[in-house]
Amino acid sequence: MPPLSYAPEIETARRAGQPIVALESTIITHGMPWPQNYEMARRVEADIRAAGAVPATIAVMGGRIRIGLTDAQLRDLAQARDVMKLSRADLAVALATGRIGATTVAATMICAHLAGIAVFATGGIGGVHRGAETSFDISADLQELAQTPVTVVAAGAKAILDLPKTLEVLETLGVPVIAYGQDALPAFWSRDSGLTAPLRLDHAEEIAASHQMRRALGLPGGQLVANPIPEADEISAATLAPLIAQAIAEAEAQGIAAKSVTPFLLARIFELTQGASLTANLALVRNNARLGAEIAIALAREALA
Ligand code: PSU
Ligand code: MN
Repeated sequence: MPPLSYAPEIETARRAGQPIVALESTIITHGMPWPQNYEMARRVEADIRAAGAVPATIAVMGGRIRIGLTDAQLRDLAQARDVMKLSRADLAVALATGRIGATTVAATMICAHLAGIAVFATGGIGGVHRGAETSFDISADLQELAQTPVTVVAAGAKAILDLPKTLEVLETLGVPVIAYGQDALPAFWSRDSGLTAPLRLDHAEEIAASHQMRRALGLPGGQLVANPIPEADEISAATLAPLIAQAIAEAEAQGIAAKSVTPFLLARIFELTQGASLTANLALVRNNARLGAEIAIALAREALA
């Protein structure tokens, strides 16, 4: 039996067949500074409740996969030092040794699926890093989307990544990349990456139906829903491009590698934009949480039909 522990709110929701939306924790521990990380997590959970679904923030604590965190657990996690960043490769070691760990998109998908949760909302997914042709740095998030049947709502992928290569790998892996409500693939802080998304859907019900259809077809893996940041909150690609280039150059100069690359770049861009990247990040995560709730509600309705 996998070591799953459900928060009381989630236990009740499961019994009642209520729609549940999973949330990751690496964004809390490795993506934002204290206390904004804690405030973001609480705000996003509240958004999901207001939309009529139940939020389940996922993390590893005390040798258990926590599906839903109490307020005290969330506070501890958001302030803890030496939190492991857990992807597929790390999950079992963290559990076996009782370490505290935050789940990435990949690990959150694994845990959500074990808990029977089909929808997961986050900010951005990992992808193919620029220079991957020499570094081989491709996030395990992409492989996970290919094998674990969870619909992931994100604001696209950050321009710190190589977006055309990320799309190519997702296509090879058979992962549907669905832009929500527009043709363009969104690029996290901006609505338009300049690339056309392979697929487009305009309604949460269609996304839910497509999730179910993959199951009916016996296709493994999930879906990536790319939800553009609200217009009022977007930061233009032109503003960000030089700052991203600077952050990447610094990472290279300092020999930042492997798991540290993404957190390093996120922290530098936060500093270089004087915090503006964080404000936009909060807005897009909330936007994704609301869409995630709509999809989860549509799925729960179908399950009853
Ligand atoms: N991209 C973001 N924000 C994030 C992450 C990625 O815009 O917080 C986090 C997610 O948890 C994602 C992980 O799953 O980083 C990817 O890390 P890596 O590139 O090491 O696989
Ligand atoms: Mn990596």
